[in-house]
Amino acid sequence: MKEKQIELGIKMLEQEFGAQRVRRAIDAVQAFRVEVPSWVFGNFGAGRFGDFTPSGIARNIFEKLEDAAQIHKLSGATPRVAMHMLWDFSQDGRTPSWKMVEKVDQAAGELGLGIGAVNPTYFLKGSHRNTYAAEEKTTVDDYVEQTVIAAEIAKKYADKLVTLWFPDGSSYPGQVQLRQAYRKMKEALLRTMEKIDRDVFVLIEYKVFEPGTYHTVISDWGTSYLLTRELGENAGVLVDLGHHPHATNIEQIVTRLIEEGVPGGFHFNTRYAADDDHSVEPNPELARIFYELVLGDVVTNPKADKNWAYMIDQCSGREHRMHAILHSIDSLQIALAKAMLVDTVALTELQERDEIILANRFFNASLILADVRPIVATARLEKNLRADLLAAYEASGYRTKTDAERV
Ligand code: AFD
Ligand code: MN
Ligand code: MN
Repeated sequence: MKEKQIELGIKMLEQEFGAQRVRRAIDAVQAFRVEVPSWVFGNFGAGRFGDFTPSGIARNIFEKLEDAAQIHKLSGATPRVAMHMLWDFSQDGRTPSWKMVEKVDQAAGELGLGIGAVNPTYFLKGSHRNTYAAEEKTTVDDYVEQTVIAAEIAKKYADKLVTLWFPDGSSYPGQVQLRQAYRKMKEALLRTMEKIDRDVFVLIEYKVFEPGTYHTVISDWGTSYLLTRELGENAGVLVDLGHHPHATNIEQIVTRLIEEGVPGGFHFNTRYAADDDHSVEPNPELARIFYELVLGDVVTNPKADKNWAYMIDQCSGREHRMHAILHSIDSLQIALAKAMLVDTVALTELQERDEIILANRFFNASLILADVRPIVATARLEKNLRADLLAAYEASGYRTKTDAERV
């Protein structure tokens, strides 16, 4: 969008939605922060079709941090990088190393970044027969230990946030005892929580399938929620957009959690088939989710502890890594801007009068039909950033540099 188009676009939005609402949308976009995952910048295996790596890909955690810094420089929205414990804090990919933690922390600091959520890596040795729900006590103990160390790292070096995703489950009926698997998971989680400091926050991610195709131990938000109730006040539910059965109404889940006062977090991505981990796209579902987050006051709340934790969880395949992540940030900001435009008072009036279609059309006028790119562009221009993130990246010279260096 050219500057003239942006100006004109803002004028049109002001006429339809009111100048105040447009201003608040710009402010919200400026205030919104989201974590980027370290793993998006590297080479992520895509099985037997994965023999392709885009140029300029980061080869180690330090190059990943450089990429993250470049993303933050362009977007101003991503000062924190989520880490995968035994990929990023280990020399051999099997054991945690405090020396690595220190080096990574220092490198991040020098680049103006911080370590965000710490993700223990549960898909390592022994995990083909589950982790927290495993038969073998040594496997459970090893993974509990890893989580405890993750919590220590999160406390000492990061934002005191640990996000847990367990691959536990089964692929055939009869393979494992369903009740026992859940009980074991709960016991090991309780044991973990006893060992970690109360001011470290733990988000529990659920997923309907994979690697288990018949069942997963933490399959849905209800299971996560039940567990968090047992675990205490420093536990919450992590919603990953790729982890539900098709056609699940995710905004409804969001409202349940908010209404019950359950602290939450998001892993943003886009899925078509299943857990595709694609870049975030600015689709209507995302805008509706943001509407509920805005209404629930858990996004861009000036009281930081009221906000949910927002992270991008994507693993790109053939697409250019930096494009992929910038596209996600752009999409999230678009969704937030749309959510901010909804006149909730007018909507409530229509709801009270039971104007079914009129309410729906009114809602969609903001969430689907409004072109909010001028809002997002203005938010950036006011912060001395370029209006178009991907164009700014292409013009930055960073691509040429990394393409040449990283061979
Ligand atoms: C897996 C899960 C997931 C989770 C990630 C964490 O699908 O979304 O957040 O691992 O390590 O890929
Ligand atoms: Mn996830
Ligand atoms: Mn996933």
